[in-house]
Amino acid sequence: MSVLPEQSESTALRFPTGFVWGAATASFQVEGSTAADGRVESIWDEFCRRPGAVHNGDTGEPGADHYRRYAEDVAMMRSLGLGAYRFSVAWPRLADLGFYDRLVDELLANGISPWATLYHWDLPQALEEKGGWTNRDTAYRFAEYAAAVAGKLGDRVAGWLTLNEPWCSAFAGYASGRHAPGVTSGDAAIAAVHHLLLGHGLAMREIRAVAPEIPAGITLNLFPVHPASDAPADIDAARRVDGLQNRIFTEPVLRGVYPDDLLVDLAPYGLPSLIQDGDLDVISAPIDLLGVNYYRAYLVAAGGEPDGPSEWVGAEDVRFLTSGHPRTEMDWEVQPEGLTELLVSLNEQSPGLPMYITENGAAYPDTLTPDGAVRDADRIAFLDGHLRAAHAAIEQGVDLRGYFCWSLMDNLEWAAGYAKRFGLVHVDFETQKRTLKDSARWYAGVIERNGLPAEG
Ligand code: IFM
Repeated sequence: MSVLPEQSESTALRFPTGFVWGAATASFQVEGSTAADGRVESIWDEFCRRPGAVHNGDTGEPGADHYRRYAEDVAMMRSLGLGAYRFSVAWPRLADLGFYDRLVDELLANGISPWATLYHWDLPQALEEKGGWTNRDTAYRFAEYAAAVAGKLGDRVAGWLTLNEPWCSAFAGYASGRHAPGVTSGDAAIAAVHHLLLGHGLAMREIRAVAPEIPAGITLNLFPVHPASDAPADIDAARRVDGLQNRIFTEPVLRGVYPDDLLVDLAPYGLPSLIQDGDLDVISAPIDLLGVNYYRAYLVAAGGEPDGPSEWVGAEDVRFLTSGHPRTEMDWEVQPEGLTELLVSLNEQSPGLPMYITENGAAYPDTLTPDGAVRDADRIAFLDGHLRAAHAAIEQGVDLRGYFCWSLMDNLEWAAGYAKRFGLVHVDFETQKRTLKDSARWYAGVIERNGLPAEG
């Protein structure tokens, strides 16, 4: 049965032929089955047990029970016409990767391209006990794990991503501690940045060795950053936030250097002394694509007081201002124009770099109507605005090759628990019933026409 809404409108904005239309999830957020088939503990299992760490005491159980319901989920993806599914492999499942084997085969049998992320935050707890990402050795363990996964899934995968949003792993995990492993140390966060990047570079080598012809890269969560005024202190605040959020990752990966200003700012946190000979060559090994996760932009000013441990190492005094846009349920401002700005700017920095939007989406307080529908007009407007912004970037010469909506279905929104729903598909976490939201049907229409209807 068709899930498509009636299409009376003509297509006004067409995307390039072959544009990849996908949706994304991540292992710990959707799989459940945290004790199945020899899976070991991750830092998130441990973090979820800490009183007050995760909203409502939520945990990786039941997730969206994707580990057991993957075939049903793949059928649902097919009904939406998805061309690609971005999932992440759980490092704690290294002893038995059979689930991913089955998932990849199921996707391929249904004509959906599998896109695999190697690390979406679920570090084995045993490695955390040896220092986690603050320990250089973790980068080498990550490379071994990458080799094992690449060996198993090899060239059945259509795209490889090493890390998802290393900013979150490093700064939310080790500086503010609002994510696992819940450490609050600027030194630890900066060590984690360097070792995550090293792990990325080492993993790229392993992927290349097994599947040299499959496109591979890294996914970063990037934000346009603007100063609130022309005052030098505000301009400097923007420079520091842009450095910590964006340039600390893009410059080593794309150019093989840490920016000079960051080497100075972060010297008190040990950055220069972490870098060993050859590291930046490993980190800057050519990537085939950059995965861009975009949710919003930042407007910043100097002169704030940190309230609790800050993610902004060495920039704790920065204030984040609102620019008056509507907000999602995460309290994030809706700023589609920032996506065009970001993609165009990345293309200026690295002309011709192939890019994919590997995440974009929004949480809204969805409810099921008595007749079993989810009328999520806000999410449709969000996605429509961001796809128009992506299209505008393509028109300005950006080699944007695909878009993965975050998320395929409702899931565990990390420290916010199950309360924040990002899915195109509603999940009843008691019964695990899936219900296509209006946005899912709308997105199926976009995919079918490879474009958007005329505005308004
Ligand atoms: O749910 C997360 C995802 O795991 C990483 N990127 C942002 C999403 C929304 O917060």
